[in-house]
Amino acid sequence: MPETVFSKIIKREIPAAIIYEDDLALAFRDVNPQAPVHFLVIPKKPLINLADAQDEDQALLGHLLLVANKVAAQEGLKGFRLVTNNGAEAGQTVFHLHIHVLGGRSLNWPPG
Ligand code: D5M
Repeated sequence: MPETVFSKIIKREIPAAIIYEDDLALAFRDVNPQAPVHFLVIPKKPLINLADAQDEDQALLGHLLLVANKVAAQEGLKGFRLVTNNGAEAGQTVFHLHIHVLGGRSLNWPPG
């Protein structure tokens, strides 16, 4: 998998507002926030997107959801939304798996 801005953030080659880190995952604020609170949860493992994940990634994917929940609580969010854009057609622009976590305002449904 080629380098992305997110693999560079993992390696601390470019700066980011990191708000959580453990052995498997990183969470940092989105540079282009779409809500008062908008952060991204990413695996350190280089997966392109959800479609790139395999059965062996089951625990990792579950971990990412629990990290999203933990950091949302840390950020004081009660209601929040998770989004993962899978592929260019879905709006994915950075090809390293990431979960958007959005909150801090009323969110409309359906999303665009
Ligand atoms: O979302 C990719 C998201 O990544 C988009 O909301 C901007 C964000 N982004 C891009 N570069 C950075 C850096 N350097 N720091 C923080 N956030 C960043 P997608 O689902 O692929 O459209």
